[in-house]
Amino acid sequence: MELIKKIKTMLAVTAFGIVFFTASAVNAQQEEKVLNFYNWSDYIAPDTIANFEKETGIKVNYDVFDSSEILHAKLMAGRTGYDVVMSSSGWARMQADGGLLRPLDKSLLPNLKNLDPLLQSQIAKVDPDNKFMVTWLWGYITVGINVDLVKRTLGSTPMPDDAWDLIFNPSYAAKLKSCGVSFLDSPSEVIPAALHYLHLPLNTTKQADYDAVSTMLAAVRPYVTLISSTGYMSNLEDGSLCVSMGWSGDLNRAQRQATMMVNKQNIKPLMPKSGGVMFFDTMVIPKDAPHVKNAHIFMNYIMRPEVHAALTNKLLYANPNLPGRKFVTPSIANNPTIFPSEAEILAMDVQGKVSPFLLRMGSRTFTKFKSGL
Ligand code: N2P
Repeated sequence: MELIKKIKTMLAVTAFGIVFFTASAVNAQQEEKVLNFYNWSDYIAPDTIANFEKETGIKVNYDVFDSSEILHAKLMAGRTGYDVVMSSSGWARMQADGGLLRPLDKSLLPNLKNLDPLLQSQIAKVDPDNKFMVTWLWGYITVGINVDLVKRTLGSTPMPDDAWDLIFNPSYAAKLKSCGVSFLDSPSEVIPAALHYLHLPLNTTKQADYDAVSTMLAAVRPYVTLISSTGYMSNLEDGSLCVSMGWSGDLNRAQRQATMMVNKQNIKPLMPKSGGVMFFDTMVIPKDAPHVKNAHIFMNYIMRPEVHAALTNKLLYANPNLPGRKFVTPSIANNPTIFPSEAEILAMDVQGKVSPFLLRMGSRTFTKFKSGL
């Protein structure tokens, strides 16, 4: 009886194997005209997908997330159904090491030639040979302010030498609480910025360093009025926030949008003297992506000079596309908070490889900060 059951199971497994094999062989030749794309929220131009669909006939299912932690949890669980996901380079490294990603087929990506060799060599430090990642946009974590509100609220206190002091130094944060102080809402944004401020290495594994971060964050926690990765832009624009930790492009967008409001607010993204915390957001293909060919067609489309430039023009983050530079609106290409100078780039810390250990330390420290305990 047991034996018959076993044989039956074996037959079923083999049958499933044959069906599966046939299905994927067909897929390789003629892929269904679908692409499932998982991106950061507020991180695409209005016509990026529409133009791609019109040209290729590939229907894009678009889905968004607000933190690297959410994306990572999905990839770990597997079978996401996504073909392209947007992973910051340090996370993508850990995901590639964990076998969660599929190497690129560069023969399907001729437009890789458009990417700045200097930036490609920077990325190659986490992705040797640029095997898994194609850069979408890059930017840095920094501080943005409502110039008039901050000036009025600080009164006779002068602006600090280093912009990070506005949110990490309790003597400034305590004053600014009355006009609103906000932080990003994830360990992987707040902890690296805090380590950077304390001049500690972003990849530290020392408990004492995390204790120092905890102590510093606890001192400013009473003055933080908002912890959100999505709400700060509109709150800066309508004047309900005067200082915010945020991503360079989002802060620049808040500035642009604020000038269009009836009640104009003067928003300014700052470049901290000690540097921002730089990130590269890269398109990667999950190991079990169902539409691998379409994923490559999409990535190659993004690397067209006009398409990459349109992302920058809308989102105000830098792109790595050299021939695309001439399609970037001059005031954007010349804005040093969008395309920082070499010296400013060199002053920045770069988010390096993430590891399960760093995640655990970061998440513990952040939870403590967020709950205010
Ligand atoms: C835009 C998301 C920025 C991505 N809202 C930060 N890595």
